Amino acid sequence: MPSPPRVVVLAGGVGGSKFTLGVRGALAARGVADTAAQLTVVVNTGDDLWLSGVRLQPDVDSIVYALAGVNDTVRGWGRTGDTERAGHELQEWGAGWPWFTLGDLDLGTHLARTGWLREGFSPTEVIERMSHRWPLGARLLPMTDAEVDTTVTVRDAACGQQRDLHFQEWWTRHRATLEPVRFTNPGVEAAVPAPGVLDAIAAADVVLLAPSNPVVSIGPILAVPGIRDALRATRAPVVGVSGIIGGQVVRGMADVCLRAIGVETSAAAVAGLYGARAGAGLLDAWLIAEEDAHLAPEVDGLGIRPLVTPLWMTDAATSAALGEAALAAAGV
Ligand code: FO1
Repeated sequence: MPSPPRVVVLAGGVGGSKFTLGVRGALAARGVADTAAQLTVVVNTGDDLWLSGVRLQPDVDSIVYALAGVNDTVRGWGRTGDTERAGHELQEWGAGWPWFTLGDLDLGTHLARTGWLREGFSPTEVIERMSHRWPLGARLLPMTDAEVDTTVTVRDAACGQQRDLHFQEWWTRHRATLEPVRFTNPGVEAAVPAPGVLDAIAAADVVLLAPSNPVVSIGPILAVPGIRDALRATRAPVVGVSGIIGGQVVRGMADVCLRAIGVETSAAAVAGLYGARAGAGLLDAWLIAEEDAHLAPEVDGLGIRPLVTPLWMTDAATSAALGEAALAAAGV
């Protein structure tokens, strides 16, 4: 058997975790026993926040929980079967955000993480520790150890003035209804990629961009100095997967984010946002849905090889089929 490919996935929360499960499933279906040795996931930490004294890493936790099989698949975040007693108690105290739910089991994760951070472990080391509890079948790395939480600048419709919100307040409380002007990650210019990120990209046989929000999930990863250059320099093909199917976002509110940066909600427009590695961009190939097959010539015209394939990840089998299609697109 040829040696299994070394795969790097850049990922955000829900789309990222489903896709990572799919890639892990595809590797397992090829007979790879130790998928963790082959699969590295670089996770967006722009969604992170401090709340009631604890550090939350929503995208990291979504991927950890999904790979461990303990995620709430209905709600899309947190632990399955969780309760909210501690969260209600926090609300009685007037602590935290009343519109942001902290599940009891989830809170255990945040307490463990915060304790380790307070003891001096880096986010990378904390995630490594978290990976010991369950056999995740993947190595998870934060994009950076720096705190570069995403800020959304919105325009207040009433007075026309601009103000800044933490991403989670904009996303969860306002459900992206406040008009975004820009998304920033304060401090990211001075951040460095987490240990292992650049080496993993350089040593990869394929790099995959998950069908995550291109603006607020993949965008912050690419904003960490050094990561974009590493993607352009790696000898591995870079293959992206569209999170837009039939001109609609699959989940989340990526259309609002795209509109804010002047990009149309279309699979071809997102390919254009990432750009062709043959030009000044990142992609060698771009997986689009059958519903968007008519956009293939447009993607091709960007200098990116389009591949039309089913993109809906409705269960383990369809996710693994997509994972396999992404690996096959890279010829590995
Ligand atoms: N999303 C919500 O819509 N409401 C919540 O109350 C909420 C709580 C929450 C707690 C921990 C966590 O890890 C994620 C949580 N999310 C919640 C999801 C999260 O806000 C976003 O969907 C992601 O950050 C976007 O990827």
